[in-house]
Amino acid sequence: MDLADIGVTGLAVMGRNLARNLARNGYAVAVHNRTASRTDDLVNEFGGEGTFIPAHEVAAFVASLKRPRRAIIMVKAGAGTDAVIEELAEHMEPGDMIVDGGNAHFADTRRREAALRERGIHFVGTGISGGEEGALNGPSIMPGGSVESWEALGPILQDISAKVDGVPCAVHVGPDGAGHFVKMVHNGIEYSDMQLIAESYDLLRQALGATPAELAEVFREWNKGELESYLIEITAQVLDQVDEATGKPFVDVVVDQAEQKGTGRWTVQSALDLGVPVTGIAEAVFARALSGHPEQRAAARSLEGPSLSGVGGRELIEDVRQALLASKIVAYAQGFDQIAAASKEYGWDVDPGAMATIWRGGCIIRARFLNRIRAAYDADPDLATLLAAPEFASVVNAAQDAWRRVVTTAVRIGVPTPGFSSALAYYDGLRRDRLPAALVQGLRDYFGAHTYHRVDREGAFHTDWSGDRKERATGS
Ligand code: NBP
Repeated sequence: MDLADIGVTGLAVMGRNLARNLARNGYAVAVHNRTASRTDDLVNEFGGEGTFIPAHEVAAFVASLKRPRRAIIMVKAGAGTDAVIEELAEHMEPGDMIVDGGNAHFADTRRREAALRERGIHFVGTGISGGEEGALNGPSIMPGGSVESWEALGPILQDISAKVDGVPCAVHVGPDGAGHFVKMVHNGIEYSDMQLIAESYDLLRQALGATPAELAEVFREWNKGELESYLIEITAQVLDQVDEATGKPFVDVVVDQAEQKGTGRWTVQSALDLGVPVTGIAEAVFARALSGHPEQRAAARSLEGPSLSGVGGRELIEDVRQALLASKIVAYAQGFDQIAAASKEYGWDVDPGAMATIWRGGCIIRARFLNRIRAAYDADPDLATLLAAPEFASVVNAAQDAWRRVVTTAVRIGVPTPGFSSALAYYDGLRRDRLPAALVQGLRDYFGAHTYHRVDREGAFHTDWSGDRKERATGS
């Protein structure tokens, strides 16, 4: 019997499209799903696209793979993933590879990788972005795991990934959970991008009284310049859409409560542990949470806002474009800081420029802008913050007046712009010569004898606040 080059188990929308992508690229693909009818449906519908080797049992699925075996799991992340891993591992042998392409939490991936390593099996937690369309036609792929597994899997993953300027959007991110971590931060940045786009739309609509269709035109214009990206492009399409049933703009018939599957929340939770301020992502997660409390929103409807409206002229459009660009740079700078912090914490040695490269195509945050991030890290791999890279510093410096006008306008007319406002506060905080953290340190020393450091001398100090108020050195 001919053996398969690679297998996919879990044939819902993502797995089925990934299997088809592999087959279309000339790989013989073993396919399996818990509910056998999905496997049969795939072969019946798309068998002509390439070589599929269907199996109804896990043992047969594993037996149909060439050695060392390579099996991709595409099931709903969580307990099911553990169950599927265990079933596969039972039939595998040392040197074989299990790839988890689901959206697992990176800590689960670290646990699973360590457990399978003990049994000699390579476990490759892999971020896959791009939704069902990406899975079929070329996603952005972020694999973790061992170097040996990358050697065996890399060429296949690069073949099926998106390509930008001939460069595949798949690269080895680093060991164990590095791939899923980077995918998680990617999703966090996606949250932030979408929040900033939503704030741009909301502010322009409220301030100018513009219609969704008019704003679609604004986004289409923006997509011709520095902001060119998939999300800006589809924003124009969504704003242009008219509801067939009512004739109203589509955006006006959709319930205004944003949902979330959890990767944004995970990003913020991890950032809190690592001590990295990812304010852009956090505000996006919290804005979705606020939208999802209709009872509180109803109760708050009696609270008053300013009487002003319609305060902006057409020049506000260009101001908002610049605020969007500057805030987006902040969100990416914070996301890359988080990746750098995790890379250090877990010993992953992630190349940030390579991450910008593989996000250029296939994924939801794909954008022209990512080329500049790649260039910034090429010029200085030890960049302290993306904001300070010359190409970004010049953009935010040029945008900052407009950014302040946008936040001021939003505050004056009572339109919430937590993304723009917090990004500007982060920018102002980072660039300050002296921060009020000095006063915080003084307060901490006052009530808790937590000590402080001085600007002019080495060592730690405590002032005897309840006694003679004299300062004493307390060590280092
Ligand atoms: P779902 O997340 O909807 O999962 C459905 C699949 O999981 C089916 O094949 C189902 O088998 C299988 N499954 C479940 Br549920 N529990 C199982 C168990 N205990 N044992 C074996 N199989 C089990 O599918 P999806 O939307 O295709 O996503 C697959 C993965 O890819 C997820 O982790 C998702 O987070 C990730 N992802 C999705 C997207 C996207 O845009 N949808 C993008 C990127 C990543 P059954 O047919 O027998 O019920």
